[in-house]
Amino acid sequence: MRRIHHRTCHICEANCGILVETEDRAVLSIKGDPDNPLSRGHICPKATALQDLQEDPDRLRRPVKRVGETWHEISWQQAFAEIGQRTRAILAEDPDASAVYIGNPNAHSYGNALNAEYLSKALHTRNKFSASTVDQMPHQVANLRLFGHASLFGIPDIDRTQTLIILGGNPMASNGSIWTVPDFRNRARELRQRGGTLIVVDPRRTETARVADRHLFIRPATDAFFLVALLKAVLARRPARPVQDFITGLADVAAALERFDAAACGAACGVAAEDIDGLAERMTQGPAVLYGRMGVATQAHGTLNAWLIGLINIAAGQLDREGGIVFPLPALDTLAILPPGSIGKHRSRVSGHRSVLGELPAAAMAEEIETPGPGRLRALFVVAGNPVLSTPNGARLDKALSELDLMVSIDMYRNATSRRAHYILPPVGPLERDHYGLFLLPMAVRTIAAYSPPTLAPEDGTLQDWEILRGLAGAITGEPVQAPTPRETLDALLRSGPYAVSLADVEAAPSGLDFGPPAEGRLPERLRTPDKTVACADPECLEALAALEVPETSAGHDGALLLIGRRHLRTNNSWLANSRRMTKGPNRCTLMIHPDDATARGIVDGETATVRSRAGSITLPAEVTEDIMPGTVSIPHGWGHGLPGIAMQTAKAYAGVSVNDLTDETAIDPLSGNAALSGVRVEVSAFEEATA
Ligand SMILES: Nc1nc2c(c(=O)[nH]1)N[C@H]1C(S)=C(S)[C@@H](COP(=O)(O)OP(=O)(O)OC[C@H]3O[C@@H](n4cnc5c(=O)[nH]c(N)nc54)[C@H](O)[C@@H]3O)O[C@H]1N2
Ligand SMILES: Nc1nc2c(c(=O)[nH]1)N[C@H]1C(S)=C(S)[C@@H](COP(=O)(O)OP(=O)(O)OC[C@H]3O[C@@H](n4cnc5c(=O)[nH]c(N)nc54)[C@H](O)[C@@H]3O)O[C@H]1N2
Ligand code: SF4
Ligand SMILES: [Mo]
Repeated sequence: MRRIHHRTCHICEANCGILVETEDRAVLSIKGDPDNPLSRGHICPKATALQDLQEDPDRLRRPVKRVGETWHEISWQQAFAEIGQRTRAILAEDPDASAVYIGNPNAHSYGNALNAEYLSKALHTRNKFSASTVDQMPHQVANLRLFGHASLFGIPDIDRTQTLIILGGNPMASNGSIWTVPDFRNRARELRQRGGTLIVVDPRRTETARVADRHLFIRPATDAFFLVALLKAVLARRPARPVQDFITGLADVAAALERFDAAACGAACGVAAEDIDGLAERMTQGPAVLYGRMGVATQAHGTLNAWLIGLINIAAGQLDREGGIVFPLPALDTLAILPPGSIGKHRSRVSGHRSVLGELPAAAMAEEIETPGPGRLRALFVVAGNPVLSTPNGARLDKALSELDLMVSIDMYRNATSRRAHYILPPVGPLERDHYGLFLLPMAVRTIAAYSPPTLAPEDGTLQDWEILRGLAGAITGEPVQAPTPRETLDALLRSGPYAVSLADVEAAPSGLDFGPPAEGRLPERLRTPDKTVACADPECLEALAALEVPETSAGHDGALLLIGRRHLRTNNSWLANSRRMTKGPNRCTLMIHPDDATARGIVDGETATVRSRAGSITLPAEVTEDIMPGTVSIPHGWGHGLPGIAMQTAKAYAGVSVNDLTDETAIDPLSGNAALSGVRVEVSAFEEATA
């Protein structure tokens, strides 16, 4: 029977509404849902990858166990029993020897989000690692400092602003991040049609820069200098809309900025002082907003950057304002279910990194496995993650993983990471699960509630991620988890939410229940600071500001180039690597390099180059282009599927190499534990067989 199912695409943060046409179990088409009030019919090519993942013969359907280098299919019963027994044996010897790593797809599965805790509680572990510390942790720390809750995110009100400045984000490729903004292209077009301006500040002339009014190059990892100069220039002006009285401490910040010379800051980051002044002018006039993302978070100054971005919006009078930064009131309020967050409750064993929101830096995982002594990690549970490809110095981690006494991956592929596991436990297919955008809808440019039931019935003998998580917890403790299903919890949370709707109400609107654009003036009631103010003069950030030294620009080059990343519209980190549709077309795992830098090194477009860093070296084809700033090179992440033991046929043919064999696990933002992936110093040379 033919049917059209309403669904939300859960691949990226945009959460687009899709229409999946099926005939029995066959998927006939995947199209955008024009009636979805948030995505308005938009989809990107990745939506169709859902079908590839669903039908992929390489996707695991049953648990597999590794004995030596041979893999055997086993029953769920056997998998849980053996893992439970092996885990208990390890913890009996050392109760601190286990850890979890929570990967990116957990943010796209409400069932995982609500159930991952059962596993870490069963393990009694404080060794929690996640993709957050190679991503957005600095933004969360800045939220905690300014607003009293790590998950209290404000978002750019793109649909009503007049000026949007994007620093270190590329929504034309990424479809937005910590900003659920499907159909960015048309929203940006509408902004410009109503006379507004889009400005991109990025070391690469990105896809977003191409649709902008203006693009300014910035030297990698120098954003703190840019932001200091911009904040100074904003503070020197009187904003058209005055700063609200629940905001305090700006005078202290201004005093701390006095010692900085705007011209020196501009010179250090490569953005002209008059351009920075022009941006300040725009920021303080009509509705305007500064948005910073991945590129500014993954730096040694990540938290300082995120805090400064917040302060610029605040000082420009754009906080909690229509057309500026708005604070949505979602149907399911994550503030009600997540703790505000704390810093430094415990420290990592080897390097003494502080815990941040209960997590230790992903970059420190390898040393925690390698370093002998009590508390050495011997049992690791990876939940929907691929840290060998996604965390800095993945090659070191890869080697460390092979030393574990027990590794369990919850994943549907035997990939670069899970090939090291002793057990891989696969969840149901991507169309066989339900979906609610628990973490993403609260950051949407239009507030909606949308629920997707499973499009296809799960195959017999398969389990949902949340059932696997509970199964593991039960097997480890010997006590089955007794709790409401995720669906029941979802219903209860919606009912107790701000709009008091039930899941049935939401399901009655298959394209999504619409609550309209976020209203301004919501922040005071949502603030979680003790005195309900936004305290700008955060002591730790001020300390970091005081320690910031502006380099002498004359301190010149020593031949090193600075490495940055990039995303392509047809990838999603590493998890679409085996999609037939997404891998078609030219090789995208290339080294982008400026013609001047290429010529100086004898590097020719299309030919192989070698890139070296402190951590390692890789070889890949060069893509010589003026779209990248001189002195900078770019390599995308999520590649490197050629390692022995990977069982992904399509991915193997488009293996690429892993940029995280170059990134540095010792480079960390001390305020958040986030990896500094941007601005890694590398040497680049033309590839010579003899040196390979
Ligand atoms: N150099 C560099 N490194 C980066 C980045 C960068 O820009 N540059 N980006 C960083 C960012 S932002 C992130 S978020 C991280 C991502 O880091 P990770 O989360 O570690 O990596 P992913 O590639 O997203 O891997 C997700 C894994 O989950 C599996 N998976 C997909 N869907 C499901 C599901 O529903 N259930 C289960 N159980 N498994 C599933 C996939 O097969 C894949 O193995 O990478 C980071 N690493
Ligand atoms: N198609 C696609 N979409 C995705 C993903 C994907 O892999 N593919 N991943 C998803 C995930 S997990 C996330 S977190 C989001 C991320 O979403 P975005 O934050 O939009 O991520 P990127 O596209 O990596 O954009 C980062 C930008 O920062 C720039 N940059 C790098 N270093 C610096 C620097 O030092 N300073 C400045 N100012 N800029 C710098 C890069 O050139 C790049 O343009 O995307 C999500 N969406
Ligand atoms: S933009 Fe993101 S959510 Fe929308 S269709 Fe593409 S991958 Fe799916
Ligand atoms: Mo991410």
